[in-house]
Amino acid sequence: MKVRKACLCLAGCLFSLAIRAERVPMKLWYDEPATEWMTSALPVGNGEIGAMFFGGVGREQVQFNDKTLWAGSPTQRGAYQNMGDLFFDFGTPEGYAGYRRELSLDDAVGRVSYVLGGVEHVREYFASRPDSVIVVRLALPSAKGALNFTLRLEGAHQEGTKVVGHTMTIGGTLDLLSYEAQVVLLTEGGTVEAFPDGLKVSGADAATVLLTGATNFDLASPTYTRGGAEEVHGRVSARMAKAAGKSYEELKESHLADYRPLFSRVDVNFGQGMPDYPTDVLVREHADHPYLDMLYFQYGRYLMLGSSRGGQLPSNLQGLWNNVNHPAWECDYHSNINVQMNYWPAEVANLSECYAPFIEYVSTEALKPGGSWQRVARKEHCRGWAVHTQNNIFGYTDWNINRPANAWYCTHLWQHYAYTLDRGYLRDTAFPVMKSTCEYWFDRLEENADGRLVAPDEWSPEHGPWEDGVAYAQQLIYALFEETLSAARALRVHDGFVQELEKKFARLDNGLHVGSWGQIKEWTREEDVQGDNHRHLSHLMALFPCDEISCLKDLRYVEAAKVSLNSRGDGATGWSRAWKVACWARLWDGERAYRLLKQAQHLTDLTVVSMDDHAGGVYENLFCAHPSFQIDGNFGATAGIAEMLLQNTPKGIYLLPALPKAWADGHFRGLKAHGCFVVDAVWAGGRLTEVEVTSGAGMECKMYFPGRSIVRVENTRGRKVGFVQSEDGMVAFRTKPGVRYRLFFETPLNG
Ligand code: FUC
Repeated sequence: MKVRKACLCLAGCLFSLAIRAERVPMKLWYDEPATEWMTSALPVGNGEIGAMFFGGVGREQVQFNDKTLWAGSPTQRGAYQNMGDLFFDFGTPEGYAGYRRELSLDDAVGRVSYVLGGVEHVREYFASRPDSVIVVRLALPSAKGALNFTLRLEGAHQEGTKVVGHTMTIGGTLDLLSYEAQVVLLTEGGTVEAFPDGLKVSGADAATVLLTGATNFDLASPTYTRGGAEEVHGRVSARMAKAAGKSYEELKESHLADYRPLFSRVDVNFGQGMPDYPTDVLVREHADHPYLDMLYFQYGRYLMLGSSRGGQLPSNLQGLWNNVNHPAWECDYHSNINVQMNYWPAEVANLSECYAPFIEYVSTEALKPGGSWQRVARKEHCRGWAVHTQNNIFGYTDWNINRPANAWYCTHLWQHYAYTLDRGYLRDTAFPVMKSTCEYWFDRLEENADGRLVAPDEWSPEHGPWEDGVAYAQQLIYALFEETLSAARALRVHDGFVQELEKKFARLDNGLHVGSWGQIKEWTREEDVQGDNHRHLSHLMALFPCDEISCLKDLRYVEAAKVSLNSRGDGATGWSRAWKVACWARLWDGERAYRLLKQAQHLTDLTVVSMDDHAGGVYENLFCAHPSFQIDGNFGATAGIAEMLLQNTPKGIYLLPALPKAWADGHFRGLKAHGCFVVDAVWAGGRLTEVEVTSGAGMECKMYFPGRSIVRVENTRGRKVGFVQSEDGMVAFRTKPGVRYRLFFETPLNG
């Protein structure tokens, strides 16, 4: 007994050490300037505006975007637009040395440094949310008065640049929107000369360049605009005046104070430090180094913070980074996987705030009286709302109608509640949309020959026939009805609507049917073709992102899901591979999930659109390649990695459900689970050694440790907490909001 106590005490001490181990720096870095926007330039973003920097020595290019800058209108598809470029000309470089270009994910700061003519040159780049500006800093720390360059601002729509004093402006009107971007140059020492389309800096010690842009887009307005060019000009100028009144250090400080607390909430470590070779070499030659997985996971979080804070719009097909005016698929909002996948990691990766633009977009559009989403439903004589597959920011929706997307969007609204337990949000925002979506399906569902309710004339994106009751629609409507009932219970609503929902839910076909070769049937009448390797896994909604197929529920469906996944094969475009990672993680097959992750990280430089199953992967800058660049695959991979580490199951929070051998030793801190719990865990040799849980809402905490016994639960004051454990490994204990708990295993060390 004494021995065991000592052992546990040791475990307790080690626990604190291991779980609070130093963070490994998260950096992408290179020893050459970027050569191409899509494959090697590096992104910064504040959630609304963003930029890509190249780090050139003779000439620097900083391309920039505003998430709301779209051509098109409520009646025209249009496309997401490039806003413009900043060009810095330094003269021709000769014999530069010691070049390094990096992007720190920990700080959201880019940095370029090199030595030229014996002088060290340093640049920094960041996108500040508190000050709404992109900042580029140029300095020669050891050589006063030696900074010389010309700066030009070039709009992407041939606007012509206005130069007044140290300010450059572009602006104009697209089909509907007015926009403006401003650049302000602040120098320390030296002189500044204006010429028709730029500014010339001579003999300065350092320079800070501020860049910002805005449009008059307004999601909530019936016209999708608010004010005109004058209002935009006023807003951009006020922003600039405020930022220009601050020193570079002040701007950076407020940026770090805003960004660091969000990013540092989560640490994932697979037992390795940062290797000493550049990121392109890491991907090309050392793809099995666990640092790549740590970095790729965190890159998804970085990109989410960069593209999904404010702006009334979710991140689009490229987040918000786009350097052309005719991007692939208009860089739009695709409703049949892409915009949804962008949000898969938001909650588990502890960036709940980043959900806000997606929630605002869906709830505003769905409930806009007479809005285009409601008109789609009315055309079909239904209440509620529906969308087609392709969507611009003005409610314009076209290409194949994708009715079940309304249910899919609602599963996201529900997930936000399941993680946060924010009842006010559930009552005022999520539930009204969920209810209206249910009403759409009340009006649309029909009875089939077996007396079950099915959705008529449905599809499986983007292939096969249109039939009644296909798996994609049924599984999503099933999730919608089930989650809306849970929402009604949480809100204690039991009115006529809920009674009707209960009745309809009881008669609803759940979309799970095992076919002739053991697969989950994708269609009702059409035979599934064995070996059909289509990239969409729409008949496996119930496996991931929904959860009706679970290793802790009916195993017939688990086996059938495996058959279906094997039939689809492991090849796929960027996002599709990420989906397969998450699916195999749900099936608790860590090695298969890992194998797919490695395939998803295959280095490519193909920048044109390809649907080839083997053309996808990542670029040097770790942007996911569909190809071309599509950010959903980045977010999907982050969610897939999280799914390998933590799952919400019917028996509670399950840690390391799909841990591959390659990550045998490691820890994570800060992943979130349903019930508003934040979880930290340490493992060695593939076995959990330490677990800590922080309760956000004071719910009972349920965890699942198959094959392991918990001997003690303590709060961080060292007080014992009562718990129960059932034979199958379920543990439950009561919690208080804000309190942290430690769980001790029977065999704490190398057990
Ligand atoms: C869906 C996918 C394509 C592509 C496009 C943007 O339609 O089927 O592969 O990702 O979205």
